[in-house]
Amino acid sequence: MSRLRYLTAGESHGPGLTAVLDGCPAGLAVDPGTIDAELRRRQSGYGRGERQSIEQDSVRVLGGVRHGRTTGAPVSLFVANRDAANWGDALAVEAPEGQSASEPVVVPRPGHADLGGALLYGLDDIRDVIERASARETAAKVACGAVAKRLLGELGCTVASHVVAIGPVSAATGMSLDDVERVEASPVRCRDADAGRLMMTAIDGAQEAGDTLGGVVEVLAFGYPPGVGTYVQGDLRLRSRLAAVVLSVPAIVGVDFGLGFGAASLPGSCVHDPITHEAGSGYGRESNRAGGIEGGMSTGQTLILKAAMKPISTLREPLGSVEMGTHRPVKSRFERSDVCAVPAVGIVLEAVVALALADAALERFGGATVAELTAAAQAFRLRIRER
Ligand code: EPS
Repeated sequence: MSRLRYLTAGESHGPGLTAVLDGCPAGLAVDPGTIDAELRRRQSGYGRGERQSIEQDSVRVLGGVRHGRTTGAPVSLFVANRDAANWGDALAVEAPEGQSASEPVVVPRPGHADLGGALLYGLDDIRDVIERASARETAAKVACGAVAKRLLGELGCTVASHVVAIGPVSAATGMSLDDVERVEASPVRCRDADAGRLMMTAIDGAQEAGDTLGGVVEVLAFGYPPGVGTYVQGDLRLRSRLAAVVLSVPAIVGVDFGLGFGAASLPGSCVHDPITHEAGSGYGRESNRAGGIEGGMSTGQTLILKAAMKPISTLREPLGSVEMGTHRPVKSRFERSDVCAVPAVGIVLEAVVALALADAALERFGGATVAELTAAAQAFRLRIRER
């Protein structure tokens, strides 16, 4: 069972988003300002919609933290929706007196959860689906992820990401911690300034055409301890845990590790990483084509994965749909949306990856306190050095 688990609740235009992060060891320094900085990163990026100019996401920590440190109790987080004030009683908890003032939504948008959700829950108003399936929920993921990042920091691990493709424009993969500042300064979070400019031009083109664009983000974890995950059961492999959380992010359609899909067309001699050993630092690899995981276990090298995001499903020039109830063919609806959310999804991916890595490390090394966790991880590093 997961050691570090979380649940989120809340709608896009309701009062706000709630998250409960359970299993965080005691003694972790948590400051709302650090969480807010991650929330701000998620809100930024070229190609986002008007909603981000309404919100200024900020967390309220409602439990589990006292005098700046986690207590071991569940961490309770709340991010208010400023936009709720503009939605009147459309999301009211109370049943309306008489006819509801808000028109029911009856035209499902292709590619969204709209149709499946309405059929699954027997809804006459697709609004219920739109509200919870909205990518607004990822703000809660990012808030929890900010705490997980702090915990990984205690283990000497930093999670970072950069955009390596938007629509038809791609940039080189690979980054180091020295690149972080450059990536953060780019409106599309791309390390390569020329490719970044082309990506922005592509987003402008999609906007003019009433269309949307997807892309690819690379996520890296530097300094993650070796020996986390195992080959003994498939669901305990570190890759299977990471793949599951990456695919839990809305609009993510694919994930690969290290050389990834590229490995399928190469001979084994060009895929695997020769093993080395040096007195002092211990075992290593000549290269890192595996992306830091072999046999379902972390090797101690940088963890590298890529995630592909499909273009946002809401189109200003809508595709065909069918009105529910009448079955009349109609053009789909436009609901305020982003043209491209690839830069923002990198922040969400960092969060879910950090949560999965912190969870797997806690499961492996244990610890009711941060000090116990870090001591066990360090002891393992020392133990394997001279083996
Ligand atoms: C988003 C909030 C949403 C959308 C977008 C991302 O807010 P609103 O619906 O009020 O404009 O802007 O969500 C989607 C594109 C989607 O499909 O749900 C956010 O905070 O990330």
